[in-house]
Amino acid sequence: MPAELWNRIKDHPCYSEEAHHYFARMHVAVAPACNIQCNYCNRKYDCANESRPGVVSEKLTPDQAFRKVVTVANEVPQLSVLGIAGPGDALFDWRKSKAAFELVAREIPDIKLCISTNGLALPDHVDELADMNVDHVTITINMVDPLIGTKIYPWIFYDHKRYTGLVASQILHERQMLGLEMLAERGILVKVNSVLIPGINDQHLSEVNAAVKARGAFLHNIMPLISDPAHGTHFGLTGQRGPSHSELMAVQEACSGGVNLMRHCRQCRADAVGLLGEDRGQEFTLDQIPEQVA
Ligand code: CLF
Ligand code: SF4
Repeated sequence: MPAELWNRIKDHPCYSEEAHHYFARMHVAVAPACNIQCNYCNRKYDCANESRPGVVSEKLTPDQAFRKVVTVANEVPQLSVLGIAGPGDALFDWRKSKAAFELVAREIPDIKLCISTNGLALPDHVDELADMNVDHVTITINMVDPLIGTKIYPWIFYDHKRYTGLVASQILHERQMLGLEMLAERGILVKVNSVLIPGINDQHLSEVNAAVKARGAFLHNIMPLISDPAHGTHFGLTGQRGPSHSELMAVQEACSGGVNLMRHCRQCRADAVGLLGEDRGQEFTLDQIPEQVA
């Protein structure tokens, strides 16, 4: 790997497998609203595209997020990355995400800013992301064939209108591909998350891998669907199961030789704090952080 690239990922616990032993990330749950519906999501909980479904995160205003990040940075020396991963879509709620990033970047200029999105609103914000030095963006791409998309996305809300059926998935697909190309053109590192849904996109994810490789993605993270009827999602209620470990391995195998795969994802919460796999979020709830930090 070229040294310049290594320097950009060496302290990002998700983009570098090695880094996850030494560096911590934290998420601030500032973005509650979402512009699409995924069949694996229940809006009461975190965005299942990037974070752990079935978990309710403490929602924060940008100012509360700022205070939380400064508090954590003072107490967790390994902290290197601030991510916004919901609980809705970080770019649909961009005003809040941007305000949180700006407040934090002014106080802690060397923290890496990381964002996760379903991609629908992405092309509208790529230039601002680049201007703000957001160097790591995750797009959840579950299909590159809109017919498959119809089994995953019942509707999207785009350009002041609600779309359903094939046209909804077509628009989402086009916006995801465009957003990915725009980020890659600007040299921003893109991770693609795909939720592996047996019987729906398991045979298709190698095609997704090839399509995102062709457009410059840096990493592909294949996440097993977590489906539990108690979460109240469409998939949970209709009996859609998640993949077994061997099914996940088989899909990863089918994607080998394509975009590098991330294999150490822990499907964290939208308010996670600490090293991957360790969650110190409960030590930094709103009632435990000072009113004034700077
Ligand atoms: Fe957070 Fe995501 Fe940034 Fe990492 S998480 S916004 S890229 S800083 Fe990481 Fe967590 Fe897996 Fe996400 S382990 S769910 S991949
Ligand atoms: Fe839910 Fe995330 Fe999908 Fe929006 S993008 S519907 S928050 S899983």
